[in-house]
Amino acid sequence: MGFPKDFLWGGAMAAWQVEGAYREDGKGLSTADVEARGAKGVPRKIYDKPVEGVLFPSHDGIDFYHRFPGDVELFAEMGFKALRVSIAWTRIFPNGDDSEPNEAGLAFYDRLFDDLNARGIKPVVTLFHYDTPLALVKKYGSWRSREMVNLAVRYARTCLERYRGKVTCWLTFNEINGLFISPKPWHQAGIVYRDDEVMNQVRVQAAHYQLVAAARIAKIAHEVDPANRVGAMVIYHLSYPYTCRPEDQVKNREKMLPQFYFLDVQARGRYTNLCQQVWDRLGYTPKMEPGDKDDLRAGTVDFISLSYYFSSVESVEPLKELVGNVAKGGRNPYLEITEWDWQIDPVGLRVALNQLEDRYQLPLFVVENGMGAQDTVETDGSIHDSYRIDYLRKHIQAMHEAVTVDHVDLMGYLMWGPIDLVSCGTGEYKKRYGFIYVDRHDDGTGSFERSRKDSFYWFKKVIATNGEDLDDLDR
Ligand code: BGP
Repeated sequence: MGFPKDFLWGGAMAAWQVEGAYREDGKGLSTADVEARGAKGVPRKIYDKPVEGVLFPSHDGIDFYHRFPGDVELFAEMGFKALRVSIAWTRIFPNGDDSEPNEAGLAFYDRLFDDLNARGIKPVVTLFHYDTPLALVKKYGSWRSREMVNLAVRYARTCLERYRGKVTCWLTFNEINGLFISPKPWHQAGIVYRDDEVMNQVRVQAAHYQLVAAARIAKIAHEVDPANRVGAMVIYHLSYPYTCRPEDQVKNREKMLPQFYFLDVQARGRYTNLCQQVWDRLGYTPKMEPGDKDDLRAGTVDFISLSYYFSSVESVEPLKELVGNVAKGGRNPYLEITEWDWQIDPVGLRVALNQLEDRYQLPLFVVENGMGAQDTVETDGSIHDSYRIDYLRKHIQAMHEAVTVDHVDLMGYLMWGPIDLVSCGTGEYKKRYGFIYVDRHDDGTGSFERSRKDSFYWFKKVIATNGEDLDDLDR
């Protein structure tokens, strides 16, 4: 009794957070390329074009574009069964709506997927991970416009056809529900609300367009290759009622609605009563076109994937608030917090998996979980990241219980940021997640050289024992 034999152990990352080479081989600018570095408590400033003298961390990433063969070799050394990467839309269609795809961009991902497959690492591929073509933001106002649906579907079809046989596990929109959670969904949808528009109206409509696009893409994926499996992907922001006061329970339930709004549609193929409740609260119902309902029905997902980092609490009384990179919530006195104020709640992962299992009875896949922390490189080059090992161990234990005690159907665990990368929320390098250290710093210095942290050897053992041996290494 343990994790399934074919459990997918590995890591997850996104194109713009690792690739760099932001103008190479014909790549166009994306929303990620004009977002400057921030810091904890300092929001990332958005520009309308790259500006000299401002640091845009996506421009260099960790130079994965050039160094991926070495990185894949390190992932293989750890025994990875899967690696989640994303395709940058702007490498394939630099402006989002070009008449022909960019062959050099397509060829890059051919090389990457071939390399992964050759090493027995299954590519898990996200089509939209926070990098909308900037040209579409300027031309159409991004996901405010219905034009985006056809363009996104065309880009997805190009990828599905090109990588047929090389990729069979697909995710459409990363953390799609972030659109309802974020006060400024630049990452999720290329939108910063204008003063002359009603936020709720824009987000409900944009969400509808993304849901229709996601459904049409899922249908095409199944037609292009019956072996394809398509997943929904949400940020699972678990929230507990702060007290046993019934009103706290009601308020907390309301807070959790965005977790299920998108999943209901993607799993059931229709807007449910819960969605109607959300529309009532937001005061807006999406405008639909004939055919939309059929599209939603025909494009349901095969599994549900989630990112899980932290939990928070909700109450009718004012709370001390904490901020994550997308979601906000109240402080829980029972939990410790990271340097970036994310509450560490491994048990919450078990709770989350059970909530999803209870509601959908679909296979689940943890495709992001990890801990951002500052690491110290010792004089001999070693990095003793026991805090990271501790965080991961406790989350893997919680998953183990979800699988063995609660019988949750879990496909795999992809740790976020197996190699240090650019932080999404702050744009910093110093918020490190990796098993592999990258010599790159926030002032733009560093050689990009890679080195193994203690957690590298630990995770290798975890994979080798299929998650049974989580003890510290005797070193
Ligand atoms: C998720 C995003 C990722 C990733 C992760 C960690 O919301 O899907 O892109 O970055 O969060 O967040 P951060 O980088 O802000 O620490």
